[in-house]
Amino acid sequence: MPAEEAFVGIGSNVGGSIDIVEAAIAALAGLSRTRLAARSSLYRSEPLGEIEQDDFINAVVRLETELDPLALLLELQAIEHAYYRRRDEEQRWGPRTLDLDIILFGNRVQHDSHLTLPHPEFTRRRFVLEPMLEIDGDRFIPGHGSLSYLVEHAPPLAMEKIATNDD
Ligand code: A4P
Ligand code: MG
Repeated sequence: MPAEEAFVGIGSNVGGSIDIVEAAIAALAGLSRTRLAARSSLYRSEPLGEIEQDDFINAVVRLETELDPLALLLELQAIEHAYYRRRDEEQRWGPRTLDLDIILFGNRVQHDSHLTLPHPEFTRRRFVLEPMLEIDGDRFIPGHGSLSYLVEHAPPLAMEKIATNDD
């Protein structure tokens, strides 16, 4: 299979989140048949959703991968598991040690019981859109518009860059 581009969103708000997100990026860089093409800075963001919880550390990476989307999802779940994420003990939208979501996989559109592509919430998530804009410039996303348009129209969310790529 020729390599395709995949954007992965990373989030953590339990444990040493900065270290966990950095370790997740290193794990993604080490996946077989996959290259880490770009990574964003780390961002601290207020929690989105109704649940009261700590701030999140978020980042986005761009991968070039020969894995298919489902194989990549399984790899992401294995990395989550390595950081002791326990799905059964978590509330949806609640605190988590590590959450890895496939945001885009090439231009694929998919909706089945395993995977929804693009990620169904990404246009409303400033903690995904701003890191994407940082690493990728103003790309056009079929069916959605330009990244800068999406950033402009996403609901407000308090967030700040906490470290740069080259620190
Ligand atoms: N799944 C379907 N599509 C995808 C996809 N594109 N990428 C399925 C990844 N997984 C996908 O995932 C449940 C199932 O979704 C998986 O088994 C997979 O087959 P999950 O990660 O266990 O579900 P979840 O994380 O509990 O729910 P959800 O809706 O993914 O929660 P989110 O969206 O991850 O929200 N606020 C800030 N500031 N920053 C955050 O990172 N994160 C959340 C969690 C809430 N608020 C936040 C943040
Ligand atoms: Mg998730």
